[in-house]
Order: sequence, then structure tokens, then C-alpha cells
Amino acid sequence: MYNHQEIDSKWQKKWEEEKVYRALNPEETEKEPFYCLVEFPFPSGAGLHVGHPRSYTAIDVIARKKRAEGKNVLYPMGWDAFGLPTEQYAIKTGKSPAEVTKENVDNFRKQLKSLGLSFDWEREVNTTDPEYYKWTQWMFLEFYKAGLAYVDEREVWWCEELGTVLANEEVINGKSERGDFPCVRKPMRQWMIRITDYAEKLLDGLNEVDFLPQVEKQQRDWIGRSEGAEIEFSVENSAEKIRVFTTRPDTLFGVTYLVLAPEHRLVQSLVSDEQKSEVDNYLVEVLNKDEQERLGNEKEKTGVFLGTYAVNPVNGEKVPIWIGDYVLVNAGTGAVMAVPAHDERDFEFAKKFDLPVKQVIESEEECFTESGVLVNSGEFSGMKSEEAKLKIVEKLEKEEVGEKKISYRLRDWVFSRQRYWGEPFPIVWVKGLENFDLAKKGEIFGELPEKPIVFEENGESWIAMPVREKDLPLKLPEVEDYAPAGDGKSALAKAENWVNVYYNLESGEVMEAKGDLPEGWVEGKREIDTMPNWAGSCWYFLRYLDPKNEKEFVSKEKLDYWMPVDWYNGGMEHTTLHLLYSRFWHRFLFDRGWLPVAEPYAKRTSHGLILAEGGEKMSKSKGNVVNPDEIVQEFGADTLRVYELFIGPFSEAVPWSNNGVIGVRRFLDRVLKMDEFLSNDENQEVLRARHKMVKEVLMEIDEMKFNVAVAELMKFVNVVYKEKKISKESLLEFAKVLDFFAPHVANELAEKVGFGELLEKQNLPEFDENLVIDEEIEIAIQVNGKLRGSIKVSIDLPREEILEKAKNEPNVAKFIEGEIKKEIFVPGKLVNFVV
Ligand code: ANZ
Repeated sequence: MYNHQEIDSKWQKKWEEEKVYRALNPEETEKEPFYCLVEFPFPSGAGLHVGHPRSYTAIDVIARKKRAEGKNVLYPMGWDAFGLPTEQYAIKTGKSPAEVTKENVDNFRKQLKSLGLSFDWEREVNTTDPEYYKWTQWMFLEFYKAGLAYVDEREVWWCEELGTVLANEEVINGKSERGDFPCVRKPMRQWMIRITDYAEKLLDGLNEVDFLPQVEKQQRDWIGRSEGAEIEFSVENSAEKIRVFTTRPDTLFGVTYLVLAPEHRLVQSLVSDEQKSEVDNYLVEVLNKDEQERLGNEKEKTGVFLGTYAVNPVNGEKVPIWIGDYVLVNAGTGAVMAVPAHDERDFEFAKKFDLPVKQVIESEEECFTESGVLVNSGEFSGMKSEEAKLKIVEKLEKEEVGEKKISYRLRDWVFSRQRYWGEPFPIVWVKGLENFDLAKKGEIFGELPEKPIVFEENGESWIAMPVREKDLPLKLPEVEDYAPAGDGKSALAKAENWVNVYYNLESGEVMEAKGDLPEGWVEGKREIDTMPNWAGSCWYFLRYLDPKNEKEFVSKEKLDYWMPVDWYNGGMEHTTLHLLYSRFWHRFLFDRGWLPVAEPYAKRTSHGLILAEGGEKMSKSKGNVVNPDEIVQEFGADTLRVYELFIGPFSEAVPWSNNGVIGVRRFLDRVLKMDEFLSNDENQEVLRARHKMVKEVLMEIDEMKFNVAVAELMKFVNVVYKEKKISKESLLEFAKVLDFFAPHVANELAEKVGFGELLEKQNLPEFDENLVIDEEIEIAIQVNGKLRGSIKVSIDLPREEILEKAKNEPNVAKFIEGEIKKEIFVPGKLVNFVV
């Protein structure tokens, strides 16, 4: 048993002394850059979780291999440290969130350092550092100037009892997680960012990058582009018009009713007197559900008749108008034309409320949702859907009751939080615009939004003015108590000296509102919402390039050298939000001329979760969380590292196993005793096994098959133990590969046989193709006795796998499409399929 504590700290100290993981700046090197990135963690009070190192060790292997290939590797780490849990902890304990964050970060850093990960710690960033969020604020002002930031009323969860706004994850089935009090949806003024303007660019960008297929698909689905039409229905005995969005204008003749979202702005003006009380009752019930509850697929659809009728523009037919919870106010136009014969949601609704079903696409089925040939559709009957879509929309366009339309599922980004622990908006709301000389604004502030951002409250109108760039960062003020101020406002509202200011419209200067309002100044209030913690994580990978730059968020030279990120690994749970937001943010800054490339990440991969022993999710409440510190304490860093790589296919969710951990530790103990077999002459079996191992492992690293790579290392060690002989050269070549996975043990082993340098400074081990191939044989493949191809396989490949490979050989596959009657296998020579 080796002494892991001694060995771990010994090598960690050497790496630090020799700065082997330091990424060189472009002016210091001729080497090509390689930028690999993992999602930086939120430094929670609970410390590191065994899930974190799965991604970190995997990309550490990649980083180490790339260094050995001669690349200048950047592998950085930092902290995404704003957020709710820290604020809540601060509220409970009375400590300031900044203090809590510092403690948590120190702990996380110590934990990560104990794993021997090859991060360049000189580039650490922290989103809560004012020198960092200064630039987040500066970037927000870019959105503001470009007209992509605006304010709007949006619904948030509100808990009367707690007197606070709650985040989605704090509300469970309409009750507060804390205290179990009822919560309601309440509209509040929010900052919004117009990400929807970028829907097309974000889709196009996906063609330029190499993302895991399911990641790319999720991005596309989230943006949700659909082509269709907007169609206008008039309302009987009313001047109102109802616009619907549909992807199936070819089914327009099959409309038997319309459905509006309960929040649709026309509901109150369309409801008939007889239906009014029923509708109002329904609204109370449904408006307190959030989108997820309403959309749940298995959920029974609900709705009520408004008592009024609309007119189908294509045939003048009269159809009833309903409201229903399956129609979302924020999608399309918030109203649908229901075609129960060809849409399942409409069909379900029609069955439940006994509404007519009218077939307009030929089919035997009751509800047929595909394209087809039109029937019962007047002059369009007999046309195919594709043609009818064009023709019907053409007709509607001519009559000015409809038009082609592309709709997106993507919504604008709600960019405010009613929280203390976030970036303050660099915005002052000012009153007294009578004195505002609009002509001068450009001289003082540079660019301002074309349309001023105005907010009306209690009959007063406020306009959003920027804090000057030279006054950034706008720091979070200290407050006594971090609990929300009630009324939906964050604790920032309590910092009155900070909130209430005078604003100088001549110079943009801001000062505390003390004494009488001086001439030339207007009253102002600082924005008391803060940014969501997605903001800081949208651009952290840029700051790593130049973390101490005080003049720019990153220098141009550094951007030109490093960007884009070559390889970004992160959780599948971040595919739709973080990945999309950060691509958007980056693309926007690119359009503003600040960045050299449009897409930030050339490649994106994803890892699976680590589950508890029984296959459940690890969670504090179940008491099944494995603490990585304990594993490192008891077994050493390399055991944890190798175990996390060996645990299973990288992209899949896998359960933890303590036996597995012990097995890995045994393997490492065996490794450290391999010097006992040191011999002057080379054993041919070991030599061959070594070349093969090197070849396979290097390949498997690139394919992220880390578990298979570890198995290759184990296989090699078994051969050495069997032959009881290994040359110094072979042992060092093995150590170089092992260094990617278990760097402490690898360096120790190399030192034991007299190697005087760090393995981290070595080049990639080489392999001799001849020595690898020797172990392979060629197998001829016949179908019905005729030669159709051949495959190369390793000598020890089992029969089943050879047959499988043979069947998949393209030229063979086409001859064996039917049933295979017989498989003839002549070991080492040929396979014959009889079909
Ligand atoms: C009539 C129709 C007939 C439809 C048919 C489909 C099939 P995607 O592709 O997801 O964008 N829809 C439109 N707005 C909606 C809203 N606010 N809430 C819920 N559903 C809405 O879906 C577009 C289709 O979803 C639209 O096309 C509309 O139903 C419905 F045989 O219109 B369709």
C-alpha cells in the first residue's frame, strides 16, 4: 500500500513550483493554442460533490494529452458565485454573502487542488468580484445601447405570507418550499433582453460548430422555429379581430372553434354577459398555475365557452370562441384555430366539450395529423397539403386577412431578479425629463437607446439612464439585513442612501440624494433588481484569457490567439439555458465588434450524472451523498480520478460503487510495484502490449472513451505481472500515458526507476504501428461462398465480435439483408455467411 498523502502533496508541490500548468500568453510562445473548458461551479456551502470531478478529470486528461502534443493549453477554473443559496445562507446567519462566498470559494479551491487537476490557477475568475462584474455591467450597457434591453411586466411567483418573490425552484405545486405557504403568479416590472432577435443567428451558428448531436438538437428544439401563417378571424357583432398562428393553414376549412389563452387581452371584451361569471371563475382557477403545470401532457384539458362567435375568413363559417389552458399566451399570438380532425390537442378538447370534428385531410383515422390530400375545402379540395398551404395563404394575403409567418418557441430573456446577491444594474431611473436636453445626450453618454426606456408608476414617468462607464463597477452596497424588503423588493431597497440619488443630466454624474436638489440635477432612483446568475456565466470564458486587464474585458491579441474555445464540456442540464444564453451573448458582442469569432465554442460535449450506489440521485435529504474529500483522504487523489473515469461510459448516468473505488486503488498499488520487474532486456509480449496500449489509449481519449482507456492500462499492467519483466523504456512510456489519468502515481513510478524530470514536460508517447499490427490478422468474409470483403481484427478478439464486425462491413451487409441461415467460422482465416 503506497502512502498516498505523502505522494499527492509531494507532486502537487512540484507542479506548482515549476508552473507546469501555466498557459502562456500569445507573446510568450510560438506554440499553437488549445483552449479546453469545463463549466465553472457554483461554490456552495456543501463543498465539492463527486459529480463535479467527473467533468474536470475527463477534460484534465484531454488537457494533459494536448500539452504532450506540444500545444499551449489553457485549462482554467473559476467561480459562478452569485445566487440564491448564498443569499439564503446569509439571511439565516447574518453573515454577508460576500463573506460566505469567500469561505466557500476557499474550500472549493482547496478541494480541487487536492485532486491534482491541471488548472492554471493564475487565471481564476469570480463573477462576484467587482473587477469582474464591472464588465458584466458594461456588457449590459451594450445591450441597453443597442436597444436589446427593455422593461416589461412579467409574472413571477409571489408569496404573501413570506412577503417575497420566489424563484421557480422555490415553489412546489403552488406552495413555497420554505413554510409551505400558498403562492400566486403576480405581474412585476422586469428587465428583459431581446434574445428572440437572435433566433435565426443562433440556429445558423449551429451549422458552424461540432456539438454532440443531442445537444445540437436540444438547442434547435428550444429555439423552436416553425413556419406557418397568421390568420385573422373577425368577431360576430364586434369590431375586434382575433389573430391566430398556425403551422397548418391547409386545414383552415376544418376549423370548428377558436381557443384563446386565458390571459389573452381580448377575453374581457369578448365574453358574453351570460358566460361572464363562469369565465371569471375559470380564470381564478387557471391563472395561478405556471406554464409547466398547464402544459403537462397527461393533464386533462380545461376551458370555457366565451359565449361569442368568430368568422372563418376563408368560408365565412361561424365558430364558437373558447378559452383554454392548453393555449399559451406567450406562444404564437396566444390564440389558436382549432382543427380537431387533425390536431391531437384540439381533438382531445373537442371530445371533452362535445365540439364538432370536421375532416379536411383525407384519411381513415379519426384524428390524422400528417399532411395529405385536402377534402371538404372548396376550391382547394384535391390539392396536396404543401401546395394548399401556399395557395390558401396567398388568397388570405390578397384579402389582407393573413400572412406567412415564422414563429419561434424561444422567448425573450427575463433578466431581473428581486434579489440582493447579483450584479446591480448600472441604471438610474430619473424623473424630471422636462429639463433633459436630448440633443446633448450623445456627447455625454455616447450611444443611447434609440427609444428611451420608460416606466410609469403611480402616474409618474421614469426613464432609465445609464451609469457612466468610468463609474463602473457599480458596487453592491452593504446592508444590515439581507432579507427581502417586502413588497417584492430585494434587500437593496433598504439601502436608501444608495437607492435615492440625484442625477446630473449634463454630466451623467450620480450622487447621494442629500439636501435640496441642486440646479441642473434631477431626482433618481437606482434600479434595485439585480441580474440573474446566468449573466456572469455568459462570458467568463473570455475573462480567463486576460483576467487582470483593467482597461478592457479582454485584449484583442488574446482573443485573436485563443478564441474560439476548442472544447467545452458541461452538463446536459445546461444545454438549453446557459449554452444558449452564452452563445447569444457572445454573438451579440461579436456583432458589436468586440470579438473576432461569432461562435464561442467549437466543440461541446456532455457528461452523465453520477448516481448513488442504489441508482438514485444523490441528495442531502436521502443521506446518500459521497464526499470526494473522504475518498481522497482514504485512497488518494488518483484513486478518485481514475475511478471517476472508469465508472462507466462518459455520457451516461452511472451509479457510484465503493467496491469499484477499492478496485481502482488496488490497481494503483500494483502499478507502483511494477519497478520490481525492471529488467535490462525487453520482453516481446510486454513490448507489443505497450505499443498497443499506447495506440488504443490515445485514440480512446480523443473519443472520450475514458473507461475503455483505463481498462487498456489495466490490461497492460496484467501483462507485465504475467511476464514479470519490463524494460525501463517501456515502464517510462507507460508512466507517460498513465500521467494523463493518475499523475501522482505516474510521477512517483517514474522517479522510482530514476527518471529525473516531471512527466508533465514530456512529449506524447509514440507507438510503432508494426508492433501493433502484428497482433492483427486478416479475416476473409464470404457470403454464400463468394468473397465479399475482409476485416482486420486483433488476434484475441472473440468469435462473436468478429462475426458482428463482419456483418457490419458495408460490402458484406448489402448481401446479407435477409435472414442468415448459417454462420461458418474458421478461426484466424475466414467467415462465411449462408443466406
Ligand atoms: C391549427 C392546426 C391544425 C395546428 C393542425 C396544428 C395542426 P409549433 O409547431 O409547436 O409551433 N398553437 C399555436 N399557438 C399556440 C399557443 N399559443 N398555445 C398552444 N398551441 C398553439 O405549433 C404550432 C401549432 O400549435 C399551431 O398550428 C397551433 O395549432 C398550435 F392540424 O393550428 B395549429
